[in-house]
Amino acid sequence: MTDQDFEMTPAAGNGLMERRGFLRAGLAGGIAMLVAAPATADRPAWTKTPGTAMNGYGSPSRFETDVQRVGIGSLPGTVGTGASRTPLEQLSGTITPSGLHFERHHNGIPDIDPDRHQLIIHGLVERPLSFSLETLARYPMTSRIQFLECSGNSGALLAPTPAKRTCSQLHGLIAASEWTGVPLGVLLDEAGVKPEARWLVAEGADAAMMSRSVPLSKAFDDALIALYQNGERIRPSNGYPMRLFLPGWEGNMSVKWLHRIKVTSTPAMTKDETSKYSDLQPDGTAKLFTFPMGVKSVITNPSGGLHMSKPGLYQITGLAWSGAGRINRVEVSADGGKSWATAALEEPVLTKNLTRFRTAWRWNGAPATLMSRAVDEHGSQQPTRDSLIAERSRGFFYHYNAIQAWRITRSGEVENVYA
Ligand SMILES: Nc1nc2c(c(=O)[nH]1)N[C@H]1C(S)=C(S)[C@@H](COP(=O)(O)O)O[C@H]1N2
Ligand SMILES: [Mo]
Repeated sequence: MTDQDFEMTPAAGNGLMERRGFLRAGLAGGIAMLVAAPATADRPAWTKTPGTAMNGYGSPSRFETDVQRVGIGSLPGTVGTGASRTPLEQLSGTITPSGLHFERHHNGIPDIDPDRHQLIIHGLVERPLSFSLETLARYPMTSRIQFLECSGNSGALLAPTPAKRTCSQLHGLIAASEWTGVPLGVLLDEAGVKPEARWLVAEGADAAMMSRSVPLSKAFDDALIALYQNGERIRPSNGYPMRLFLPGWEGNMSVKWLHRIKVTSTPAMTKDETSKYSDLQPDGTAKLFTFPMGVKSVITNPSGGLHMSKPGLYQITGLAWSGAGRINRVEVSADGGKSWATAALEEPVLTKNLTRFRTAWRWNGAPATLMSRAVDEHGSQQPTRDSLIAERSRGFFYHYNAIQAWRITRSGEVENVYA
C-alpha cells in the first residue's frame, strides 16, 4: 500500500503528516511485516501449558519491571524529603497508575492508622466539626479525572545550558488520576462559614505538618476531600487516608494526609507560601499566591534519552494540560518551530486533565528538532522558553511551562535542547 491509501498527506515541514489519515488508518501499512500463519510446532510454550494461579492483588508483567518512578532524590540525611517522578515516556493514555504517580514529600510518608485519623474543620464557622473516614463515607461523593502538577516541575530547564535528561527527569512531577471524594463545599456548608471568612488553612498530618492557605472561592468551586485514587483508597505516598485536591492549582496546595482545616479571614502566610512557592521579584519582594498551573505540553515519545531505530514512519505522542480548563489545540513541529501541524487529540478531552495528542511523522534520517505547543479553551498559549524568561523576573523558578524541544541526531539519539 502507498501513503495515499492512508491519506498520509503532509501537514507541515520535515515529514509531519495530516492527522486525519493517521487517525483513520494508523501507521500499520507502513510498519507491520507481512507473515504467513505460524505452524503448530512453532507455537510458544505459553500456549501449551496451563497458566499460573490468581492472586489477591495484581501487579505488572514481569517483563515490565523497568517501568519505575525515576529521579528519586531525598535531601542529604533524609530518606523521604524529596521527590520521585512519573515515567512519562513509558506510559500511554492519560491516567497515571497509582504506583507510578510522582511523589513530593516534605518529611517522608506518614504511616497513618485510618481508624485514628480525623479531619477537623474549625475557625470562622458556626459549628466546628470533626469527621472520621466512616462519617465521611456517608456524604455524597464525586469523581474527577484531573491532573496534579508540582509547580517546581520542569524548573531544571531554567539552567543556562540544556541538561542531558529524559522527559520524566525534566517533566515528571505531573500525573493524572481519577480522584473520588466529598466536595469540600458540602462540609463547609455543614460547618456554617461565617460572613467575614475569606480563606482556609489546610494542614497535613505528616511530620512536616505542611500547610497552605486556600481562598474560600476555590474551596466552594471544585475542591475535593479526596479519599480514593483510581478506584482504590489513596496510596500512602499520595495522602492516605485523605488529601485536599485542588484541580488545576499548584500541587503544593493539595495538602496530603489532611487533618485540619481552619477557616480564616486572611491567609496564614505559612512557610510553603512565603519562603517557598513564591516568586522573587527584581525589587527583592516576593510575589505570593500564583495558584493555577499554566497551559503546557510535552512530547513524551520520542523524547530525551530514547533512540530512533531507522528512518521511516513514526508516531509522535505527548501530553498537554492547562490548570485553567480544557486543551483546545496542540501543534507539533519537526523543523524547530518553522512550521506546525495540528495534532489529533485523544478523547475525552477533560477540564484540568492531561490530554493525549498524537501525530504521524516520517523521519528522513536527518537531524530534526521536535516541539509541541498547546492552546487552552481560554486562548492561553504555551510560551517559548525565550519569551517566558523575558516576561518573568530574574530568579523565578516555579510554574515553568515553556515549549520543550527535542533534538534528534543523525544516529537517532534524542536529546533536550533549547530551540
Ligand atoms: N502534608 C503534605 N502535603 C503535601 C506535601 C507534603 O510534603 N506534605 N507536598 C506537596 C507538594 S509540594 C506536592 S507537588 C504534592 C505532591 O503530591 P503527590 O506526592 O501525591 O504527587 O503534594 C503536596 N501536599
Ligand atoms: Mo510541589
